[in-house]
Amino acid sequence: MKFGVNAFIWTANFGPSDIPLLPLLRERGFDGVEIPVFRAAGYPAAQIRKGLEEHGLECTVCSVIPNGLSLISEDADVRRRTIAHLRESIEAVAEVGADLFGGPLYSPVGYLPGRRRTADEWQWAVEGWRELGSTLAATGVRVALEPLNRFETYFLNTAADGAALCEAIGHPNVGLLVDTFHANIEEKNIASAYRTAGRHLLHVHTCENDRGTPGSGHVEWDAVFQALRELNYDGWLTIESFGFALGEISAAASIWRDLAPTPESIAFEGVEFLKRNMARA
Ligand code: LER
Ligand code: MN
Repeated sequence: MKFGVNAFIWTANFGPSDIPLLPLLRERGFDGVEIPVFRAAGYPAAQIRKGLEEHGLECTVCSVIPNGLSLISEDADVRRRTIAHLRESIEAVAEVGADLFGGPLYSPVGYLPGRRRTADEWQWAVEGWRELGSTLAATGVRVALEPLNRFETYFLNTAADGAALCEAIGHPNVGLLVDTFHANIEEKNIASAYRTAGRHLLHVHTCENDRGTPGSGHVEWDAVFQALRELNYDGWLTIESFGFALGEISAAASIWRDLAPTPESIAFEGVEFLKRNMARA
């Protein structure tokens, strides 16, 4: 098991100038950091990779589909451009030295057309990720598709639907990211959601129900840790929270108040909680 934290706690877009943060993350017990790749063009992958290596940290990468693109658009040209965008993103993920690319990589966060998803949209997501399979195989990158809560997407809300999507895609490098924050809203039982994800589970976002410090709210952590042990899950437990006043990023995550004394206390107290309690499970 590896312990990670999303850089969104400190910065809206992790870059070379944020490398001085890394020794502190290592000192406080993290094995790695989750960083965003929003746009592959001009992404300083080599510089960031060097910084990570120098400080003995690994990384995972997250992203979202930019507004204007969508893998499930009815416009074939938009789908084609989204596949091209994701292909370049996967290549940037490999260049920065990561092998795990996670997020709601189907349609933009917050895109809610006011109806249920259609069979066509489902099929376009399947075809899109099948088409990207060759890039995943060539780079060794695994993609972890993330169900989000109903206020952020209509397309994929539960681990059961996520597992069905992975089955339909049928590529060994495509799996699921299950985030306790979203599961707390959508699932009857969070631990059961991890069991439902089962062999498709590639990545875990460990977030408290209010995006505050893991262990400070009502997520049933012991049951979650037990489920992960039963699955022999050996991937990342990554704390995902957000700075309280980071402009667009805080707004995208609907952070409208302080969730802890400081954003970084979510990381540092959270990782102590996760390590202590995961070890006991
Ligand atoms: C991304 O990992 C996530 O959980 C989303 O809620 C961010 O908008
Ligand atoms: Mn998440």
